[in-house]
Amino acid sequence: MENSIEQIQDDGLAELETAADGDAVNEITVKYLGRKGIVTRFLRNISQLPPEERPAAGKQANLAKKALEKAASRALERIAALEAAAVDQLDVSLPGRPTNQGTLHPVTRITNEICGIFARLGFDIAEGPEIETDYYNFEALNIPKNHPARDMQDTFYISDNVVLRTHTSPTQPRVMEKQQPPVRIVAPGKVYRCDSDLTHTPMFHQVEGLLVDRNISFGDLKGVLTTFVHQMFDKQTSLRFRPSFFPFTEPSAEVDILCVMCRGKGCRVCSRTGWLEVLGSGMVHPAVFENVGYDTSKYTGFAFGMGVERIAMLKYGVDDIRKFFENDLRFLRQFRT
Ligand code: 2U9
Repeated sequence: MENSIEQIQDDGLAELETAADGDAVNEITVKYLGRKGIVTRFLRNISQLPPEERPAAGKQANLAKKALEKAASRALERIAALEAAAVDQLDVSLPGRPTNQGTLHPVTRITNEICGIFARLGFDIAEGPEIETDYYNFEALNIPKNHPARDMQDTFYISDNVVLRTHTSPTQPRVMEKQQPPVRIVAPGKVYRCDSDLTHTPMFHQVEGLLVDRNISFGDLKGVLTTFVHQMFDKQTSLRFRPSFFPFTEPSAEVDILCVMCRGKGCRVCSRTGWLEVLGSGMVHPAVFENVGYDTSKYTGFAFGMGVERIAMLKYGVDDIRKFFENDLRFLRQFRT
């Protein structure tokens, strides 16, 4: 036997006296008194001692075992008392530690604001897939085979007939195929185009809207979009409808608002024109209605679309669209409410 049983006992007692927590006490108890513990092994080896030494060694070993067991329970009491004292010292009246609270992304906030305005005007929210077929993204919307939007330069192709949607408008023929007029929907969501500079990112967000019913005229389009602009910006914001062209609407118009920065005087933001383009719009092309089986002698409709980041840039005075996607907290925190 290497160490005397007295030495083993003294070592164990010393370790138990300085044990810092319950786990440490358990470890020491196993080390000395466990099945393969030092004291247990000592007891087992007594049979190998000369017969005359066995009684004294056995007695000493049992005393050591009892002393260590007692010391272990004393150590546990000491630790429990220390922990209770620490709890007594807790000042529950101290203010809580501040946590990092999240907030809605500015693009989400503006999307919600846009959809909220149209929802109050009676529009439903419709959502569709971001990976879209050539048919719904182009064909159903009367975008011809030779249209530049179909070019590999502008569209992310997944395969010959599958693309990352370039607008949220494909949601609308999907809804129209399932539902007869009246239809009043806005389709918010992410869209993808091969483009990147100060005002374009490969992914951005759109809200595209559609209203179809009997007797819908360009006057309805003007009324709804004027109400939208007055609620999104303010009632003093003048609008102008400028003739334009889209394959899916005829006639088509772009909607400009009086520059929110200079109020028409001309500045850097409006390229000295005094006007800012905020929406595309038009009366739905009859070919689009034919594709979904709507009776063009009964129904007419208008459609519109806008880029959410563009609206957010104008509302918040942001000059670089990429700031919305860098996730710099110093930028994002400015939109905290
Ligand atoms: C259907 C028929 C027609 C939706 C429309 C626009 C005009 C438009 C752009 C604005 C800026 C997209 O984010 S942007 O680049 N949108 O100019 N969108 S009319 O026309 C539709 C939609 C659905 C069935």
